[in-house]
Amino acid sequence: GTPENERTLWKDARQMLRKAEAENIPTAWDRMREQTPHCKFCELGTTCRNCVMGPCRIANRKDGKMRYGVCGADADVIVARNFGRFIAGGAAGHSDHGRDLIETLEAVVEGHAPGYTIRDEAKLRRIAGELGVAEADTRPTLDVARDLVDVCYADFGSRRTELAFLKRAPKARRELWERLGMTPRGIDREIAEMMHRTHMGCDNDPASLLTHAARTALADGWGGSMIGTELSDILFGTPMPRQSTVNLGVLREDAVNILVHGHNPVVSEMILAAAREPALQQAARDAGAAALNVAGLCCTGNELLMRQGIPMAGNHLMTELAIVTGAADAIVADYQCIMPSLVRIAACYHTRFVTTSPKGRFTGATHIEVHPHNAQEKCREIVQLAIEAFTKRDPARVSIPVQPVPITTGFSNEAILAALGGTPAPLLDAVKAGQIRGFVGIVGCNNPKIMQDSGNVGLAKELIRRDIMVLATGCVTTAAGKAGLLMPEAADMAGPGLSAVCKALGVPPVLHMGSCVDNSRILQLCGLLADELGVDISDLPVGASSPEWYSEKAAAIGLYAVASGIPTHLGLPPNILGSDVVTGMAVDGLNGLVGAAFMVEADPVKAADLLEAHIVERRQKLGLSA
Ligand code: SF4
Ligand code: WCC
Ligand code: FE2
Repeated sequence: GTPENERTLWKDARQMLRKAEAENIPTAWDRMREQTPHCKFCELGTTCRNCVMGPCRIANRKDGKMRYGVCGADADVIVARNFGRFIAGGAAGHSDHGRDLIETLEAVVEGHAPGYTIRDEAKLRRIAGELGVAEADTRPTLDVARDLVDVCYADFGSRRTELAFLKRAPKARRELWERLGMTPRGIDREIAEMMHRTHMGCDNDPASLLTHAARTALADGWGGSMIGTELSDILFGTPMPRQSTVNLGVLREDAVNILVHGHNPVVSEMILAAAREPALQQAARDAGAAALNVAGLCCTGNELLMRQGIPMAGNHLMTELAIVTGAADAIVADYQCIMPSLVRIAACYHTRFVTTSPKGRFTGATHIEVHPHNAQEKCREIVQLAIEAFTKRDPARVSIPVQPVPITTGFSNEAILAALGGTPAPLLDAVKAGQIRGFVGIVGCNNPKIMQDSGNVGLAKELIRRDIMVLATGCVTTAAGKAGLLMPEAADMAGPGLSAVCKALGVPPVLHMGSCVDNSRILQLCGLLADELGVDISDLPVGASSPEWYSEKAAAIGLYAVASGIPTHLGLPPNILGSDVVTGMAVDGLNGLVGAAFMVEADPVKAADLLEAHIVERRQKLGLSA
């Protein structure tokens, strides 16, 4: 097989890959090998299954056969339709997550959510005021919250002409969206309309389909994701800088290890609350454990890390390996990015794999459904289950590799502004002076097609060296953390300008801004900086990248970044290369429309060159030194 060293950058992963092999446990890397080479038609995006006159495949044959599907659709239409549905899937994931936060806040308002509360009342009032709730400063908290719930629900419907948070985008950008027909009106509406448009016999124009794909993605970034972020802050607290640790070494041999996996803090926050209850801590001690240890995987890990400083065990490709340590007593999952393989791997150990969402059922898992009204009770039950599992742990099979690496987290926009004395002006001064040449958000996943975290870490290091500050979210957090980039000391790895700014502020050159829905924080920051300078986001020296992306959600993020005016790098292409028209629009044509486009480049140094070139060009247009 592939040597572990080619599969991943990390020692903890390599050790666990060797253990998995010795124990005959296949992982995503093994299955990737079995699936390679992938279906060429699907890879190019030229397959269509949207009706049963098909499925159809489009081939570029010399004899001209198979140029069209049975209905007459050509490669361009089919690729654009497939890409549109791909984006709709991603936007649906983030936005339905956002909806769960509205439902939780509503349950709090109605008094049906024991254990949940409004932890950041000031933010509740501020956001409500921003979105036009009357007398948000003075009315009783729950009345304001009730009105905010209504405003957010309305964003999912069909009666708005634009989403409530869209006013955070610069005026010029909103006017551009309006001219292009990209203004998102309702979150569910855009997603449903994408499904409609891609039904046989509807939208058969690639440019029109891509425009709506952009609108759907914008409904995610400035809608569903932003609601998810802001309501999570209101319910669970706005993140402020704090310390934590990362890698598989955060698991403890002497403790009950509970891994939270998925995305929704509504579940993981309550698991943490239960694990902090004295009675359950006593139960853990009675079972022979020194403590209850909650650690995170993927984005719900990011949520707890940002707000509570809970350690992060790993990112996407570490999730299987976390079980292979033999020390995971329970994996508590909600939804998204949870590999179905985890059920089988957990069954090889004492690990309890617990699902909590009706939207995320896994055959063979222990399903304990968590809703706001019963979460407190159910999460206690789950912690109890983890304690029982701990008593069945086989110490001979436990192997916790490496020591945890320290990280700094919690850089919400509120925290960044507070560190700057309340205004973005000092940050912009550093940009104008060329100390910080620009910003790049590195976001997203792992993908076994790419050596794990080599792209994420390689690009981050390359950018900070060039005095470009990096904002990290999602699974890049773990990558950057393990590489030591989330500590103020990493300033020494940055160029002289960025290093000086970081040292003056005591912050790392890579700022952890949260989970994948928290990319909305980066959008908001871009809006703030653009307004402060009196320009559009497409004028800012900023970029985005997802070096190792895999998911529909990551594609939606990439597209809303581009549609917001942020040039975006991808480490591998989406399945669109079968259409020159769609590919041409993605990597070039969008420039003429929204002032940004995609770049695809596997090599992190070359990717840094591309992103830097955009930043230099924009700096020069702003009259700043390169
Ligand atoms: Fe084939 Fe057209 Fe049906 Fe797609 S919609 S499966 S291209 S006939
Ligand atoms: Ni967000 Fe990507 Fe991780 Fe899943 S958790 S794997 S979409 S970055
Ligand atoms: Fe196929």
